[in-house]
Amino acid sequence: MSLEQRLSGLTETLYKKNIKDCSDSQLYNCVLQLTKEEMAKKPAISGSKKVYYISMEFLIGKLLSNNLINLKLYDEMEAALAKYGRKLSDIEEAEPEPSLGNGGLGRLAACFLDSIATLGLPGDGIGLNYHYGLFKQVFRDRLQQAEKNDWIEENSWLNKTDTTFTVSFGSRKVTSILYDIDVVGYENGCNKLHLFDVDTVDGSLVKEGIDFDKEAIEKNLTLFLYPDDSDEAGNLLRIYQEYFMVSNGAQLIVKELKEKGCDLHRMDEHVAIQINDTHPTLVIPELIRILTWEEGFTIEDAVQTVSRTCAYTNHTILAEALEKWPLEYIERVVPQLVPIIKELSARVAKKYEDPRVQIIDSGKKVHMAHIDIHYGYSVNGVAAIHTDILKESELNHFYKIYPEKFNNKTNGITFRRWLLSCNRELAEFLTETIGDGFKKDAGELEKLLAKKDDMAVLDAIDRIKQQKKAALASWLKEKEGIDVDGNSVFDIQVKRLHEYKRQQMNALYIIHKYLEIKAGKKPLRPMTFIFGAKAAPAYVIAQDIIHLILVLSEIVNKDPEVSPYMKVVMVENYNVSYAEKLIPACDISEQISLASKEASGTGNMKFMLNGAVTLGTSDGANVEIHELVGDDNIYIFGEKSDTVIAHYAKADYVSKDYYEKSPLIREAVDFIIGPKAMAAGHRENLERLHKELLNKDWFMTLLDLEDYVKVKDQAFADYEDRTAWKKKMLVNIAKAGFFSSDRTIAEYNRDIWKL
Ligand code: 26Q
Repeated sequence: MSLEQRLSGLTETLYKKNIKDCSDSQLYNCVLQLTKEEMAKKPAISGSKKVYYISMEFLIGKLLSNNLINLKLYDEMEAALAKYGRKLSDIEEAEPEPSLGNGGLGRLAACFLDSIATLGLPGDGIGLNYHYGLFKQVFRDRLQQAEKNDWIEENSWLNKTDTTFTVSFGSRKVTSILYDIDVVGYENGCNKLHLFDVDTVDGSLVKEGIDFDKEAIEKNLTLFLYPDDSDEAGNLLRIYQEYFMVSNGAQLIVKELKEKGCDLHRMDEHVAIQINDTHPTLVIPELIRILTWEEGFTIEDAVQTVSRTCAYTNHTILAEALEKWPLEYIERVVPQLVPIIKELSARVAKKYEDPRVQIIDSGKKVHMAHIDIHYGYSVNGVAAIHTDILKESELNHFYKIYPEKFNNKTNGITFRRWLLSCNRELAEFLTETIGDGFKKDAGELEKLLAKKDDMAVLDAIDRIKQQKKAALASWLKEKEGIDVDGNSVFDIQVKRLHEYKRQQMNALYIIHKYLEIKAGKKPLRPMTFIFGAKAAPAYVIAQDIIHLILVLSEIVNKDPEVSPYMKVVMVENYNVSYAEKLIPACDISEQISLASKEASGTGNMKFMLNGAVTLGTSDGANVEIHELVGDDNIYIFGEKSDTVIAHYAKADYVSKDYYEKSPLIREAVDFIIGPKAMAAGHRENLERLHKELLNKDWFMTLLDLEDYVKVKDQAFADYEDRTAWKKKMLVNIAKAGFFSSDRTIAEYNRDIWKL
């Protein structure tokens, strides 16, 4: 039976309707069911060794289009629907986006699952099924408000299994239940994303916004994904969640090993466990506990076996983001792990005197990363510069002990979602121009370089960009109520809100442009500045930066003298689905973190692949992008990481000096507390932000502001040489192949997992 016949049978059985008469959400349910049936026919990927990617976050995005693409059924489904006047893209709008991650780390885990399955490697994800996930962002009165995100519907990609485990929190026992999501590779078989949950979760605990009773573990364990570490009860609940995940994960791994008849002493020959940042670190003591208490291992054997199995990925060098839990918290949540953690700590203390490498420090805090480094067999950073900084400064004392454990795995993105799915027009054009080999071997995108002087190719790439900009403009009109000019330059900064990512620097540029226009200096072409960012609810300055951007949007867009030349848009509730609409429409990709602070970034890669030109600092993967495309095809500004690191070491950065020396900086910064901003915004938020920039500016915004203005102005000017700019677009697309997560995963497998 054809897909069309099956779909039409389904709509009749379920809704007694013809395809053309169904609502989008009814049709979505039918297409979902059909797609799940097709996935169930795919063989499970198998082999003698399997990787478990264990992560508190999997930011998987909507799955319908991606799964159809990987099954090679997208075109057939689209055509079947078209016969009834229906569009797959409309139906996809009815799919809720799973809310299972904060940002980069969670999205990376999702890209990795896609690539693991695409490469035909046996590998499952292990995580949690948060019912309300990461909060939904709404703007009220130009401030971010957090609301629960009730994303799970009756029919979904989640499959309830009959696997359950008992997880003990001391004497308190909780029964888990496992949900699986199938992960289908591109033209390949299936792996699984295992999401653990409790049946007793009670959504009615949530009262105002996202506040809830944090003591009732059975009812709230999998309610929310933690955006921050704000209060004590929140911290304790985070440890409950982390232990719940790893205890279930460890039990699942041991169960699967036993089912395969493996000798647990040789577990490392059958299993690799990749620990995604420190959040799943407790899997190490938990596995040691299971092997000693339940499987009769000696402590020595258990420690050695687990150490040969676990590998750790570091995603940050921000000291404040490295997990350090008071031993007393762990004692309260999982007392059974405390003797094991103490034993692991004692073994380290016996061997090394250096206080910087201890597991339990003098203040009785447990350094999670230190457990991973001592008791894992691999430590990797996520971009070349990041791994170098880990080796040379941040983790240097560990690097000296274990040089052989350290390695780099530059991040990547799945081209199925970030090209084939979100930019079908570009993917089709590339297929016509260089063949479809790039779909399986991203390196083949370089074939495009041969067309660098072919005007027809350059014009076609630009035409697709214009088309995507027009589509975004109408989406923004509908969703945000803002008119943007499709002919303007689209400058986009979308990522989590953090001071180190420096959205505030972009805002200061906008103020500077606004003042220039008011003074009569008009830009050559209108500019559209687009932001998207959620801020952790307890992160006060981040809330203030959002407020400033929303205030600027109000001032700029409503000023008749200025709005013909520029617009400012801050999109509400930026998420994966929004990214898929924004990224293909971007001209200038803002990657402006303070050098040394952004471990890698992955948005930078998505923009490049879609023909945007990067405006960025020498940070994270920007450095590798720069090396690949060359000076002519990227805009790099700002101080380098060694200078920045030296400023921190000497504590000699004084933001006020920059403010006092530069009229440009002074005017922009003081606008924040000037009459226009005060009239549009709140005194408290604006004054606090102004004070922060002048007296602290921990992430050195003012250090780079003048260079940023200069280089950004140059980028806007260069955009006017249309042919030259189209060439930059082409080179960026052609050189993006290195950032395929298929390459990243092939390297993880070659160097770490050895499946
Ligand atoms: C920790 C403790 C308590 C509560 C929450 C957390 C927590 C949650 C999420 C700490 C960190 C995160 C997320 C980190 C993250 O997304 N890091 C990003 O990882 C990307 C993938 O490697 C990199 O590209 C980015 O540079 C990095 O910032």
